[in-house]
Amino acid sequence: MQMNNIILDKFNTGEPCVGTFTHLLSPTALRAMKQTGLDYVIVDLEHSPVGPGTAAELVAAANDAGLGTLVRINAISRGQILKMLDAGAMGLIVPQVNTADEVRELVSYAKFAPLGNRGYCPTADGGWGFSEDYASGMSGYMAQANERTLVIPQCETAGCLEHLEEILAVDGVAGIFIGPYDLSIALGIPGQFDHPDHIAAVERIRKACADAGKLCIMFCGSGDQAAGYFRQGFPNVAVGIDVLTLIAGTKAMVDTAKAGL
Ligand code: 3PY
Ligand code: MG
Repeated sequence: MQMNNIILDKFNTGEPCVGTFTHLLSPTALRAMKQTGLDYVIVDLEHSPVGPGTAAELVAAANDAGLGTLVRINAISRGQILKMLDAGAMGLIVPQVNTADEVRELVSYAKFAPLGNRGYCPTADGGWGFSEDYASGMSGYMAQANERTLVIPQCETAGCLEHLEEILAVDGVAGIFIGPYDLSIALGIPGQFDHPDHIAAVERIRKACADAGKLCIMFCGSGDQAAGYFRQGFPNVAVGIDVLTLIAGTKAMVDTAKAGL
């Protein structure tokens, strides 16, 4: 846990926040990305080959660089949740959520008592017991960690759409992350992001979060799309995946170079 959580702070002050997924397994790439104006990265345990040990190294590199750090876990597993929060991740994104009961289980692992049952050990989160959060002792750290740790289920299944308001009302849930690809599959319109049903579902989720006073993060693939989602009123957009950005940037450069031949 960092002393500041830029993702939470920007949401609370109404400033737009931009993140990206990282699949490159490269601490150097994360440090370099700090030079771009990016606010945070999402280390992805669901769709990249990264395991918990590497994820912890990536979280440390991004935290040290001054980037916000979210980890997308791949299961509501007590072990995985503790490892990522103990490594200093500022929050968790949780895919394929369907019910409020799943979310209550998630909160019980991610939040200390009295809200949940997160297990305690002095770890990188809280500077092994030496961060300012400990100024008022272990209970002070626990309260700060509960305040700052973002628990963010993904809305990308029919079940989550059906139970959205109930999920948002679970104490300890910071907001929702929209997975447009899986959401489009759940709606029976794979990849059709301009389909009226997809547009309506995305707006419904954004508005439910706004009405609940909670964060809503939209994922998309390009800067143009991200700008559109900011115009629509999203407080936070996660755009792209670093490996795809590397391909796009390098390909554009190679294409331009070869145009001179
Ligand atoms: C989706 O679009 O399904 C996602 O999970 C985005 O990361
Ligand atoms: Mg998904």
